[in-house]
Amino acid sequence: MRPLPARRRRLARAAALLGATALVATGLAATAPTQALPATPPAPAAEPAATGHNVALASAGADVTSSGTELTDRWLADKAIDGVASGDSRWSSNYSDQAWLAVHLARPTTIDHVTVKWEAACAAAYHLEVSKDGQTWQRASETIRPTCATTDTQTLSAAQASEQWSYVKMQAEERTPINNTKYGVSLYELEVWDGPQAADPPQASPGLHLVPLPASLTDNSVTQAPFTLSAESRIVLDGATASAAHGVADILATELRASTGYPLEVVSSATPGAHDVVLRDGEVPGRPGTRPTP
Ligand SMILES: [Ca+2]
Repeated sequence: MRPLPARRRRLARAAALLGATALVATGLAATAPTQALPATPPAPAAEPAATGHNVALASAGADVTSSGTELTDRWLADKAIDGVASGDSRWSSNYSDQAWLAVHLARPTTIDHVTVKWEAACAAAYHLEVSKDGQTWQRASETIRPTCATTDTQTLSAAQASEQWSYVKMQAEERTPINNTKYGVSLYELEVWDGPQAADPPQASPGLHLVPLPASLTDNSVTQAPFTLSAESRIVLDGATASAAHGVADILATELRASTGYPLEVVSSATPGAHDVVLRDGEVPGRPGTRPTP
């Protein structure tokens, strides 16, 4: 089993610690009006311009065909061009050493490089092919023996790179045995770039926007309005001095900043306001033995 990525390990730790640390959203400032969240969080900063684009993405107008799939309800060919290189977002082929997957680009394009993001069951050997009409194919690489579960980048010959192509195919030649059995050929993404790639784009992280369930919640007793985060919200350590509590606060702040765009300063020794999240070190009511170890 591969180790959890560092971010997921941190989240797992946060979830464990949150179970041991009372998280209280308070409405302590009874006379302060409760402000609703803005309709939309602040816009994220613009990404630096890349010189090339992955034109194999479905979102760029490409579509995909394949020799077949291992299953009928998941790991289908369209998962190879959805821009997500993790989890079940992968294509796994029919059980054949000659399995293939071909991308049809939205328009004829000069190709700077082709990137294959392999799953653990990569092709033991494969080559690339290109075509202008989907009927006549040209071999576009020697036989490649990639390292499974890595990103594999290939460039075309100078002559082929100077022409425009509408189709790119990963043609397997041999499968990788998994526990002495050959299943399908599996890849997360087949990318076709029309120019140099400035950097690997950040992957979408579904499920990482952690919003913990409070151990207890105190409504504003005057307005009875629901608790809302705002741009002024802070994470207040209320008497929580254990290093574990600081760790929970930092992880909570990191996750909530990502999902709200708010600064969410972590402070201690401050009087909590109506929009602050309060972390209180102690045993969760009704759950004995949940006090964190300092
Ligand atoms: Ca994918």
